This record gives sequence, C-alpha cells and structure tokens, in this order.
Amino acid sequence: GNLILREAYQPLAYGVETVDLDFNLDPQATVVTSRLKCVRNPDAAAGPVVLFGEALELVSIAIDGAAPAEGQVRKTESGLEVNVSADEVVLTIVTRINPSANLTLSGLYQSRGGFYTQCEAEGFRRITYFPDRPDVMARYTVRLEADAATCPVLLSNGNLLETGTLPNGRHFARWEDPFLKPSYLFALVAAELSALERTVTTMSGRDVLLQVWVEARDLDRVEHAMDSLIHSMRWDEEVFGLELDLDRFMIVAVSDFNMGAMENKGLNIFNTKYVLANPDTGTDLDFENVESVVAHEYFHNWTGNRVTCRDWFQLTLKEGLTVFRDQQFTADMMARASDSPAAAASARAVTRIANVRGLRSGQFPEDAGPMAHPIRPDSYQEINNFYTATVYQKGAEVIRMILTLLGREGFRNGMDLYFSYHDGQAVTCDDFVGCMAEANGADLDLFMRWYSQAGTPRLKAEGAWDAATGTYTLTLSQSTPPTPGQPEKLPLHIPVAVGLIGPDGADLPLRLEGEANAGDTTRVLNLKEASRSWRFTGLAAEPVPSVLRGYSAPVILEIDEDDERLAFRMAHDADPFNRWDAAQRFMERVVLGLAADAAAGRKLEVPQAFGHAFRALLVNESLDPAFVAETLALPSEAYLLERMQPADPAPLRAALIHLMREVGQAMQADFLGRYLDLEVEGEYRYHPADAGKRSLRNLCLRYLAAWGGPTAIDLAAKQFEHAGNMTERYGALAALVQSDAPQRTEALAAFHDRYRDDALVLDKWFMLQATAWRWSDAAPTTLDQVRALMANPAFSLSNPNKVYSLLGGYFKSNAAEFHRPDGAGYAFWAEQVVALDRNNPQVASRMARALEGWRKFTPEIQARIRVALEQVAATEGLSPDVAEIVGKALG
Ligand code: B3K
Ligand code: ZN
Repeated sequence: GNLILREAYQPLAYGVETVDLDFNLDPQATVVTSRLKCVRNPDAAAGPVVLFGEALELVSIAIDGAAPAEGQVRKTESGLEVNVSADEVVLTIVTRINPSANLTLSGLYQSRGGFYTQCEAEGFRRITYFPDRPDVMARYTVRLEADAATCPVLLSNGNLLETGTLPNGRHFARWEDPFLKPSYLFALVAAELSALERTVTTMSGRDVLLQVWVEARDLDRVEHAMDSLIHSMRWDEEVFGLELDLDRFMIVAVSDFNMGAMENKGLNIFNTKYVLANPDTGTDLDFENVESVVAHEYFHNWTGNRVTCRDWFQLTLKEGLTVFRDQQFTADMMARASDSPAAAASARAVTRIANVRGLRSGQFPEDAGPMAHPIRPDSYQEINNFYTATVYQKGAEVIRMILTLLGREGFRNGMDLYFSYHDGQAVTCDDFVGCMAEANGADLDLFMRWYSQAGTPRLKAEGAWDAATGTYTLTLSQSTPPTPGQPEKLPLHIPVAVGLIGPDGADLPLRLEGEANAGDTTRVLNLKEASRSWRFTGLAAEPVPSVLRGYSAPVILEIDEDDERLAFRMAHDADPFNRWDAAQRFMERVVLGLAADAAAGRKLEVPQAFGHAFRALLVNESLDPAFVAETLALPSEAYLLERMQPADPAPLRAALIHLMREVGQAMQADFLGRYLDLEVEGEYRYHPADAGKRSLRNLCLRYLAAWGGPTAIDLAAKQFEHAGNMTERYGALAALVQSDAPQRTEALAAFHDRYRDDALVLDKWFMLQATAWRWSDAAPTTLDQVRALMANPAFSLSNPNKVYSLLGGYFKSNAAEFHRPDGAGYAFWAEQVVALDRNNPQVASRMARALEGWRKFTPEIQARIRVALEQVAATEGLSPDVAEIVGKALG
C-alpha cells in the first residue's frame, strides 16, 4: 500500500477562499458545477493548484473563465494539477457522478430514493475536484436542484437563502454557510422527509430553529433525539460557555450509513440507529446511545468544526476531545436525574464503568495487535482505518488525564484559550496541549508522550507495611510492551489516584512523609519515571490500597491481591469504580481458572469465596441497582481473550457457561427475590433510576435462564409476553436466546412477527442470534443459522447496520462459535470480507479487523486463521482499506 507519513506534512501552494457549488441532482447522472476562488498560500512552497478527485467524470474545467492552455491541467494519480502564475485564480469545474451506483456510502449516494452525502474523511473528492484536505478552509454557497416529487426537501450547510420551483417538476434551494469550513464538513440532503421542529433561545438570547428530519412514518420516534439536542446545547453553554453559532441546526436520519453519525456544519447526518427511539422500539441502552451520539455530534460544532484538524494524523484533536465531552455530558445528565447525592455519585460511576468496559474490550485488543498506533498516528495507508478505539476512546482518556492534572477550572481556562487562539483554524494536538499548559503555567512536555507512544502501559503497584513506624510504602512502576514499529518504550506521565482502606473498611486520611497534616482520602500521585515510591505515615494498622481510583489513567494495573483482599474491596472500597473493578478482577480470575481447568479436562468448580462475594453484592439493597448490575455482569469475552495466554475461545466459553449455570442455580432464590422486588411500575420513562432496575432485573433473568430450571424459563417467557417496553421485551428475549429452552424458538418467531417491517428492531433480532451461545451440542451451529439468516428478506449485504448486526455479531461477539475448530468460520469470514469489499471497503475493512488479533491464539488456531488471512490478502482488486488490515495482520 501507499504509506502516508505525519512527518511529511506540507501546506498546499494554493488554498481556497470561496466555493460555489451547484448540484443538478439525478440518480444516474448528477452534474456538479464548482466555482473555486483559489488563493496562493504565502507560507507554502510554490507549486500548482492541487485538486483531488476519485470516481469522477470531468466534463469541463475553465481557468478564469477561459479554456486551459495546452498542458496547463495535468491528470495525476490522485486528481488534477493546475499550473497558474497569478496569486488568485477562479476555477470552474464541471463533473458528472452516479449516486445510484455509489455503494461505498462515501461521497454522494442514494438511500431509499433520497440523496445524501458523507465526506469525512475523503469523500468530497468523490463529488468534485477539490483540495480535499482539512487544512483548506473556505466559505461555501450551495445551490441544489432536484425532482420536486421524489425530493421535496433540499438541505445543505448553514442558512437557507432562497427556494423556488422550476419547469419539468424540478425545484431548487440555495444555502450559505457563513463559517469557514474544511470540505469534509460539507453536506447535502435531498429526500422526502418530515421534521420535528423546536425553537429555542440561546444563552445570548438568539432564537434558533432546531429540526430533526426523518421519514414521515418515523416521526413518533424522534422526541428523544430532539430533547437530547436541547440538553446538549444547554450543557455546552453552562459547562464551556459555548453557544450554537447558526440560526438553524438540523439532524437528518438515514438508513444506509457507514458509521454512527457525522457532524457536518449545521446539518448533522445520522444513522437512524442513533436518532430513532421510542419505548416500544428502543431499549434503555438505545436511549442512552441516542443521547450521547446527538451530544457528540453537536459538541463537534466547536471541537472539530470551529477549530478543526490540520491533517488527519491530528484526528484525536477533535475525536478524543469530543468523546471526552460527550462522556462528561452523559455523566452529568445521569447525575442530574438522580434524586440524592449518593444516587448521583453512583450514576456517575456507572457511566464511567461503561466507558472503561468499552475501552477494555475495544481498545486494549487494538493496542495489543498489529494495528496498534499512538492516539496521534505516525503513518497510515487508508485514513478510514484510523477512526479507531485508540483515537477515540484512548484519546478521550488522555484528555481526561489533562482534566485530572489541571482541575476543572484550569481545564476550562485551557479550553477558553484554545478557542481564543485558534477559532477558524486547522490546528494540531500540540496546539491544544500547548493552550492547556499555557493557561495553567503547567509543564505538559512529558505528558505529550501519550500522543506519540502506542501500547497499553502496565502499572505495577506494590505495597510494604512497616508496623514499627506505622508507614505504608507504595511503589509504582511502569512499562509498556513493544508495539509494531516501536520496540523501545519510554516512561509516561501517569496520574494515579490512590486511597488507603483501613481494616474496618473505611477510607483513611492520607498523609505523605514530610507533610504536617493528613488530608483527603484520595490523592493523585504523579508517576513520571519508570518507578517511584511514596511513603504514607501515621497509620495505625496495615491498610489495603485502592489504586487507580476512578480509572485515572488508561493502563493495565498489576497488583497482587488474593481472593480475600478482592472480596474485601468488593465489599468496602469507597471508590465505586474500584469496587466494581475488584469484582471484575475476581471474576476474571475465576473464569480464567475455570478455562484452564476446561482446557486440561479437569472438573470445573466455582470457588466458594467468589460465590460469597458475588452474593453479598446481589442481595445488597442499599446499593444502586444499576451499579449492582455492572458488578455482577461478566467481563466481555473480547477482554477475557486478551487476558488469556494463549487465547483459546472454546475452553473460555465452557468456563463462562459453567459459571453462569452454577451461579444461576446456586443463587436462584436470590436472583428471583431481587427480580420480583425490582419491578418498575407505571409508564416507561427513560430515567436512570428505572433503567437501573430494569438492568438488574434483566441480569437476574439471564443468570436464571442460564441455570435453565423450568421456573426460570417460565419467568422469561412471561416477561417476554407481558413486556410494556423494548427493554423488558429484549431483556427477556436475550435471556431465552441464551438458553436451550424450547421457548427460545417461539419467542424469536413472535419478535420477528411483531417487528417484521421495522429495520432497526430487526437488527437486534439478527444480532441476538449471531451472538448467542450454544448451550448444548444438539443445537444447530451458529454458522448455519447466520447463513440461513442472510437469506431472510430483511437482510442486505449493502446495508451497513445489517452487516454489523449479523456478520459483525458473529465475527466479533461470538468467539467460541466463530473460532470453531474446523475453520469453517474463517472460510465464511474470507468469503464475506471479499464480497463486501467489492461494494463497500469501509464496511469490509471493519469486518476484516475481526481477525487482526490472531497471534494471541493457540498455535493450532493461528494456523487455521493464517489460511483465511492469506486467502483474502491474495484477492485481486482488494481495496486499500482491507489490504492495510490483512497486510498488517500478516506482516
Ligand atoms: N467524524 C465522524 C466520523 C467519520 C468517519 C469517516 N470514516 C463521526 C464522529 O466521530 O463524530
Ligand atoms: Zn466524533
């Protein structure tokens, strides 16, 4: 592949001041006329006007209104170069494109009869020739013309200037975006849609129009997205003083979309999955996801749009920061809805736990495999492969550490300085961290290593107790394993939040050697070297350390704790995150122990101490149910496979099944008791208190169904039948699917009948079947079921949501079935990746990534996977997207 290097960045010789676009929209032959005012960049080396273009038919190009001279326009591998001598030049470029044939869903494409665009990262060059880089910021006007009957709604960025009718049933609209923007934020929509509208007043007193555009039949599912938008606007005003800068803000939902959503200026385009939700179709988790994705895209208006990235290596500048902002928002929203300070603290912890679960199961595997990269990568072959968990989730953790180091006020001052220096600019991660440092007089030079070093650091904590002096010495050491291209690692600046727990379970006031008084019960220790010790004095008895509270840094904590100590922290740690983490560590130990037993053919036995600690949490009615549900939910299989050496999905699955069955059976009365007590009365509302109860109830049901006693299956079948909302209906179905009860088939059929015309709900139905565990060898194999489901009329290989649910579910969330010993899962993977790649390389590449971590498996498994990887790698005409993934995997 073609390797792009961060170090090779050069500004272009010519930028663009204004862009006037005219779209004559037609499914097969859309004509795009672009008028570019190009201006020489005084800071760049001399050169031609560089225009990128891909899959375009060039109709004409004029330079200052005249035909180009012989040789003045040169075709290159990536587009065109235009030689000009003036400092300013106007290019008029006409291209023809075929949106109906564009199955990549990048550039201008069609979905259900409408026209939509997706330009990030490099889709604009599939619409017209343009210097399609984020450091080229320009002012845009857009004229859209389309058939009035099929496309009554014509939208683009910014403010609407004019609309009108034309002969032959056509009509037009003109839009103007008053702000400078890079081409990746351009958008248009021409479709038959209806809007939910609200007018709200911003903090400075301006009235702005908010619209959520969907197909008319979906209007009963948009209220929550609108509420989420309004909450996001208020939050950004209150927390960061940032206001909506346009007169109107639009969200459009589309069924065919490669990712979650896109922050185009003033015209966010969303996957329907992150807009549509009502109690009958969306689970509590769907409501939460809609809220956070709406917030994420809205927050990009400042962090991403007003200040954007100089080049794509800086992607985490906007993504890490914006994920951090949406995570803070969600935590605040959860806390705000709680009815006591304790409930608020717990709700915040539950949000944090969800974020860390995501990091551990999505980002840790990436950091341990062939795609490992720093949050600011040094090179890439295909930029679309770098919208990763590392850039997004680890990037957000890095911003969160800056908050930990600077405090709330210091962080806000840094943000204010960032906007005062860089509004309207395309900048780098150094610029951002520079503002944080300058606003606080802080030294973040060492901290910058988080931007350049890949891999998950190991943080080792060792304690030594000296009874004679009442001193506890905590030694923290760090190391990072090598990653591809980075054999040597250097120490990072790691903020480690630490507490000490006394023998009675209460936190102790902390006093470091040399300090006059004891202070807070949680302290942040700044580890900047390979190893360092801290001495806590004035202690009456040996404390139990609670290290990395709140998960203060994205590292793997290595600390030697026996079962008794884990059970103690599960019962007492005052930091709810660490209390949850103690439970997860205990479970991990038990599951991996059982897996080793299974692999060696030994009898499986769940340790009693674990059962006691588990049950103590289950029956603890003073704890928030949402929190209890998190502590009792198993770590993800993806994460456990990372922790297992060598990874072996079959014994791991056997261990998980055994654990759930045993615990479900042994504690059936407790599960049932809590289940009955936690029933939520009244009409469904999306509220953390209700959602927490539903979550713990559904967890109880899953353990009970795993045990599989007839009362348990009846209970699940009843919940399924009488459910008043999707969270209960889905929870019951998930429990039944995770069992070998005959009611499983009936429930699946009933669910399908009820939602046969509902694409988003059917995605859940596909996903549940693709990810289901097989509880007995008599059950049909998952691969056979997935193949059969591909023939279902509701399935389509060209709809990303369907692919992610059915194929993604099987490849990425069902390790034991996918890695079946005969290798049939891998052959199926190769077949599907190649088929997808012909039409949609971005979706194909996502599926391809399911096998990138293959070297963690046993040698027998590796040998089988290699065959499939080599088969895909040898395929002719492979996209750069998939080629990069399989190339790096085999490299
Ligand atoms: N910025 C977009 C992601 C674009 C992905 C392009 N392959 C959505 C987001 O992060 O908000
Ligand atoms: Zn984003």
